[in-house]
Amino acid sequence: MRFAALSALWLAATAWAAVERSDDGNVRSIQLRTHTLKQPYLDSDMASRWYDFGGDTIVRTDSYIRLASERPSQNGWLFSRVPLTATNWEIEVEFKISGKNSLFGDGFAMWLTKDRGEAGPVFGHKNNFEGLGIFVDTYKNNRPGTVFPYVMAMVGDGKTTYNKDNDGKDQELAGCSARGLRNSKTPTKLRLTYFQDKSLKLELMYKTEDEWQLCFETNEPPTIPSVTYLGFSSETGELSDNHDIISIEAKNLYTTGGSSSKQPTTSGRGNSFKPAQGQSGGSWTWFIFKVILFFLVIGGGYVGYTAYRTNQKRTHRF
Ligand SMILES: [Ca+2]
Repeated sequence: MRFAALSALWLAATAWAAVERSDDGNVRSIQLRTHTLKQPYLDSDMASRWYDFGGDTIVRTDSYIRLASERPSQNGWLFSRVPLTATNWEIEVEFKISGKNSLFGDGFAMWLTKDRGEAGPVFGHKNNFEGLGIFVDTYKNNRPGTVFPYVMAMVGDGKTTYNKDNDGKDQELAGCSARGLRNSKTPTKLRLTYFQDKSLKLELMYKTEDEWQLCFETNEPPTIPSVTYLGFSSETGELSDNHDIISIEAKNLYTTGGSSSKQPTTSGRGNSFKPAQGQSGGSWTWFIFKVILFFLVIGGGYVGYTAYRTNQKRTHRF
């Protein structure tokens, strides 16, 4: 089975190509293919290998995945099939909320939750969820003094209930107003970056193309369950709008240390804080990681080839 060795080498080569360096030299990223979704979204079997959808979700392979349309009482979802297991990650989503109505709603949610594909009243997903929800809320139910659309994060522990009547004000972790996000002439995107025990940051793009606005950043990020699915959902009631996901790009982030990396002191939350690894000699950590990966791949290919030879000898014998 020379093929096994060759395919292992090919995998290694593509893994290499997917590694990116960031500007500050301390954070590197690898694309998570399992959580990335782009046009045409579906393969030849009219299904997606990595994502599943349901409810009123419509897939237009050349344009978008529409979670809820400009019609009353729509409810749709899109969820990853496999959990997101990366410790640190970045998820960038291009979306579009649009419509002709002067009164519209309700918005959509992005999820990192234990549950997947369960319809319910929180932007189309179940209430009392466990994990993190990011809500892009376009309809102000009752939150005086706040400009809508309003984008907010909520952390659910499985018991806390999202209160739609005041747009989740009491359950809010952090958020921001995003006037002009709906029916924007430029592409609209969100980018959520999570470093376990270190930071959670949400950025938005809706005013000018390629210009990110910081929505919030916290150095006390929530604990996200170890098994979480990445998902999206949307719901319309009497008022409606089109809620589209255009693309999802997920990356695994690695901190490799370096001079400009901040080293926060021990947090007050017990032993949960893990400092960034390898502050001195960060490039060494990265080098050693690559060497180990290289030998693992070569070793894997060799083992596969030896097994094949042994198997062939046996086959010949009989
Ligand atoms: Ca609302």
